[in-house]
Amino acid sequence: NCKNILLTKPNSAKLSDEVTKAQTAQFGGDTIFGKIIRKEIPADILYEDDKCLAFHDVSPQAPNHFLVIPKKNISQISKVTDDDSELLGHLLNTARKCAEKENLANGYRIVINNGKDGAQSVYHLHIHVLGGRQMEWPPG
Ligand code: TR5
Repeated sequence: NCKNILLTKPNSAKLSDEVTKAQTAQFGGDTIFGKIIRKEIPADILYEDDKCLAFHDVSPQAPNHFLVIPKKNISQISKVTDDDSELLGHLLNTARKCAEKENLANGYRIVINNGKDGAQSVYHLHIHVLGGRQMEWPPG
């Protein structure tokens, strides 16, 4: 309930160094994805506009595996707010359009890993799009 959410919401003092860095650093955040947004390191970019970037995952878990990320510095899906609704819709629409462009007409899977239990390793929000093979269920 709302009361519980308020009571358990972490304050900035409790956040790990990594997350704090990602939230306070320059545009794009101080993560590997921030560096990709700022073109400080290369990536195989599929699509870019003023709000988001899509690029292939460096360690693909399917024949086609790409990521869609916001340029806004958001560390993870559990940290978005209602104000981010339009941006979240834009990220999903971008994932859909990129999947079409990548000829994933047979289907694909969209994944957002969140936090430790969700196996998130990069603390800049990203949507995984995986396709080109039969996916299995349940995920590991
Ligand atoms: O585990 P989560 O959901 O956080 O996903 C992070 C994803 O980022 C993984 O699938 C990684 O393979 C991917 N990743 C990590 C790096 C990287 C990348 N994708 C593209 N380019 C990358 N560079 C240049 N460096 C990485 N460390």
